[in-house]
Amino acid sequence: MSSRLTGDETALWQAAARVLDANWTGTSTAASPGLYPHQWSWDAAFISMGLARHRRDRAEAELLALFRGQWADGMLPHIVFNSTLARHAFFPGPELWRSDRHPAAPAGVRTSGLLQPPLHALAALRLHASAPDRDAGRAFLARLYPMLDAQHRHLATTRDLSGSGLVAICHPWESGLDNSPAWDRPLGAIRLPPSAYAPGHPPRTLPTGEDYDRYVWLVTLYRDAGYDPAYLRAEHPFAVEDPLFNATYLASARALAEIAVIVGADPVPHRERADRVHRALLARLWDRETGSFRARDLRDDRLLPVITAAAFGPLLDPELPAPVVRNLVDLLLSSRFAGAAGYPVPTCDIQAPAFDRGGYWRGPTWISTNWLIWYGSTLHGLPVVADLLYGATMRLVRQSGFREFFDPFDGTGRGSHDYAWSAALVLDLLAARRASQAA
Ligand code: 2M8
Repeated sequence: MSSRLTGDETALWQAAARVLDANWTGTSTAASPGLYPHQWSWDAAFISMGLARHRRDRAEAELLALFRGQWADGMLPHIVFNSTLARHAFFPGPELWRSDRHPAAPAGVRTSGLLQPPLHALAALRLHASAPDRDAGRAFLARLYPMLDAQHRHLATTRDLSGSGLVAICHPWESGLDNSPAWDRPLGAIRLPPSAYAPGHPPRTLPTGEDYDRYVWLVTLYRDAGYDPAYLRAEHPFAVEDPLFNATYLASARALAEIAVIVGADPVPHRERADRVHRALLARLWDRETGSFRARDLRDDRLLPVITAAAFGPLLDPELPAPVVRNLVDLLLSSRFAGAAGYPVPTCDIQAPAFDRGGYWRGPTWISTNWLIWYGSTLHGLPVVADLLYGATMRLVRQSGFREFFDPFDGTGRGSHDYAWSAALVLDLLAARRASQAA
């Protein structure tokens, strides 16, 4: 690695690269070797950005492996199962999703039937930006473009349930912030039939209990409706417009427009989609009163009460109006988020009753959300915020290693060890810092 990194940064670089090497399965990267042995969708996007700084060949392979799981209608599933692992390596495994019985699912690859934040076009463009060989980089984008285009068409045609341009998630897992307190109200409104209680619980610690039964019940409902978009629109009990999911959709739509130009395709549909999301985010999810973005429950057309780190997602929109950006920065630096945490950014408003410093996505700091806010702050020319996020993230991994998530007050590492996106995003941050120093 370059001499521009300090000794400490070089040690972090090497440690992060070792995690990615150890989690490499030969075709893709396990999210974490013990707990999450398969390939997850938004993990793969983050991981590819880190691999681009370490093993470029693997960065491209990572995204291509994920898209092997894409369905014929463009749906990019949130889990692509590793068929070489024992059947019970993870719950819920392929037997819950039954993708093999769906006509649109790919042959020979078992997948889930849900989505995750669509960060992939943004990741692909970032890979291109750091490609040493521009021609080879362009050839990769040309290969990926039709798959990314299909993914975005699928989102626009099946998930724009309100007709506003925003897309809806139909399960907490689709948000990526699984047990976020934002979902407590819509989840609590679901009536669970006695048959929905799982006979046994997964061999893991977080999250479990009745919430887990609700997660599995929601999957069962959607699966038994044949993963049909018409069912989602009319009947499915969980339908939410989330600011983070939509912000990643917007950022990727803008990236896809740039990719289209590079590969000689038409960028206009992607720009138009991004512009609609931009307008709808402000019209439907911006809450002037709290100066934050909040998720909208489409089943009662109300904003959900809890403010989470998803509120900062729209910083990924480079055209977010300056007063809105200022409001978000004020909120971020306030005692509700970074202002009262030694190791920011907590994933839930510290002052919310549901905040839980050790509760997975209910308060702890995660490297992925830190990276997204860091990236958004660079788009808006906010060096103080970017430096805060960079410094906090480095302190976390230096102190506690590449853990899954961290206590936002004292930085204690929690969840699994050798978590791939924690390592990958540290590589990306270190490389970006080096590039900006060189400029
Ligand atoms: C967690 O999600 C999975 C659900 O697919 C789980 O709890 O079983 C979340 O942290 C999610 O954001 C992440 O992509 C996944 C794998 O790292 O784990």
